[in-house]
Amino acid sequence: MSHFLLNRRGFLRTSSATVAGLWLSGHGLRADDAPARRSPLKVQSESPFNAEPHLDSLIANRLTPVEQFFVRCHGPVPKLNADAVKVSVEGLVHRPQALTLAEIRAKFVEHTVEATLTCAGNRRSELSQIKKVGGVAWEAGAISHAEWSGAALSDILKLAELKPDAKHVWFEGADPITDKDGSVAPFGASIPLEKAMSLDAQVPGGLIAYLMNGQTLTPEHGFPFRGIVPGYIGARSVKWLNKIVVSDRPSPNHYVADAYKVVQTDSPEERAKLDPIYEFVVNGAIGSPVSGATIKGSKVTVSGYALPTGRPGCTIQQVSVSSDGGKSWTDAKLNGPGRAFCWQLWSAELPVTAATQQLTVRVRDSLGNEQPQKGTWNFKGYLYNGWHSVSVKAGA
Ligand SMILES: Nc1nc2c(c(=O)[nH]1)N[C@H]1C(S)=C(S)[C@@H](COP(=O)(O)O)O[C@H]1N2
Ligand SMILES: [Mo]
Repeated sequence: MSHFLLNRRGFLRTSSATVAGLWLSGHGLRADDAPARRSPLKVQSESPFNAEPHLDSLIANRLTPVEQFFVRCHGPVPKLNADAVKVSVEGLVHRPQALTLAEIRAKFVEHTVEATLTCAGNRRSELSQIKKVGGVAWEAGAISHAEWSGAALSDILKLAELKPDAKHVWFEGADPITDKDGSVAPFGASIPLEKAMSLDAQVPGGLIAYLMNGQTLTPEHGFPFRGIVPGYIGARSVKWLNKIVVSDRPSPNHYVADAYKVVQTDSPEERAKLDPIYEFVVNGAIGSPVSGATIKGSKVTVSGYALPTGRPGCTIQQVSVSSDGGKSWTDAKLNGPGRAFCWQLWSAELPVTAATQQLTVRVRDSLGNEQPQKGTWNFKGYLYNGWHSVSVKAGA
């Protein structure tokens, strides 16, 4: 994986001095005239590959450039042949299907929509400060935003003709994931049929996407096609999609039935009783200045992202920023359009004094949902959305 990324992206990997040295000599460079570029992603783990962008670069663009888009994998990245791969449509349908990329592109209207993907574990490292949790220690960068093009899941399901007792739509990926007990199973997700068939403000509830920001999907992001479920946690947007099953119940796949639930303990009984997480929650973070920055002068421009609850019609209503630990708040300017299922970037100018130690943001959406001062702890570290702060030093 590391050679692959290094060669294709041409960026230095901070994690491997040997590989970096090879790359440098291959490009006629020595270490001391290495280009002063940083890798666009901070690697959380190489295998499986998990990486998040630097927050200050992340919030520089409404549409996240593909090489900067966070990557969340539970297993190896499958290398698929776009001509050979088919997605099957089975279960409670009258006309099962097996569709290639070419057939998907030829048979269905292409929809192009913006949607934010966020991992349910985004900001887990902050939640761990309340009490330690396991899982990838994401900072606030397990979120990115793109424009996705593909076929509406509803059009595919209509072609397959749903049976009357259809209630849920399952997805399965082509990536073999090895569990702790050594068993191998695909990554899977499940969404209610109502979501799958919806079309809110021209945004399909589900998309079989083959383009990301107008480009062919990269292997890490699901080549040749993936599910995209606007408004739902990233785990419902299955990459390397190869099976769609229509059912009368949610998928029994581990990532629906066990993982991705807000639980207080490791008890299977507790998990079994709870619904899977579907929608993402209101959230927001400061991207610039970065934590630890020194601020010169009596003002600072603060900018970041704000995410509304992932429900139809819900947008960002207010972003408030403080430079005095939450005693006084300034409204940030919201940049770009406010759309459901989409983040909104914002910026604000704040006063800085010798006493300024922290910059803090809190976000409210149009449903009145607000980031709490402290998020609630849960055993798996999901959906953390407490106020986001960065520590700064007030310089002269
Ligand atoms: N097949 C498959 N799909 C998957 C995953 C995976 O491991 N395998 N990870 C999920 C999770 S948890 C997230 S947050 C998103 C991340 O999408 P990205 O890597 O394109 O950012 O993909 C989802 N789809
Ligand atoms: Mo995720």
